[in-house]
Amino acid sequence: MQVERYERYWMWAATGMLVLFTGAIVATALAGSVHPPSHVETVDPETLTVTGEFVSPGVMTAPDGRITVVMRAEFYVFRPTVVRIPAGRPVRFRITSPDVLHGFQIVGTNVNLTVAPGYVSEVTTTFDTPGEYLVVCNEYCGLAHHLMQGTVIVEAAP
Ligand SMILES: [Cu+2]
Repeated sequence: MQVERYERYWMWAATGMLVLFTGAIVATALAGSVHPPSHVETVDPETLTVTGEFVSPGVMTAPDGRITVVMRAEFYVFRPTVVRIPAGRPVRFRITSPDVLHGFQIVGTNVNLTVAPGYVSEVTTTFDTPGEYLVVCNEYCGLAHHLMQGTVIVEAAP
């Protein structure tokens, strides 16, 4: 089969771009520690404010020292609004929504979850740098979406 010279050049150029762009996606995912979604756990959004772990959200420390932050993202607030956790220890965030789709992004970190009603979003992270971190909702959820924010205060270990 005879392929024209310029057609061959364009085929190689297209193949090169495919390799380049796929490589860019893989490289940025590795550099930014981006993980594909892997945690599927369901919860009834209609009863989660009445029964279960999401009734009283907050920071829980298990007898073995593991820290879990249970949160609700709902019309236009994160509960609890302010979370205090220690630096240098793994912290597991478990968060869900009783109403619509919300986002949970801790600015300046790689924590960025989609919070969908009916599902529990979970991430475990360790804060090495003490300080105050802004939490924002990054999924448009309604008229006061821009007011929906919270704070994670990371305290230095004593
Ligand atoms: Cu929002």
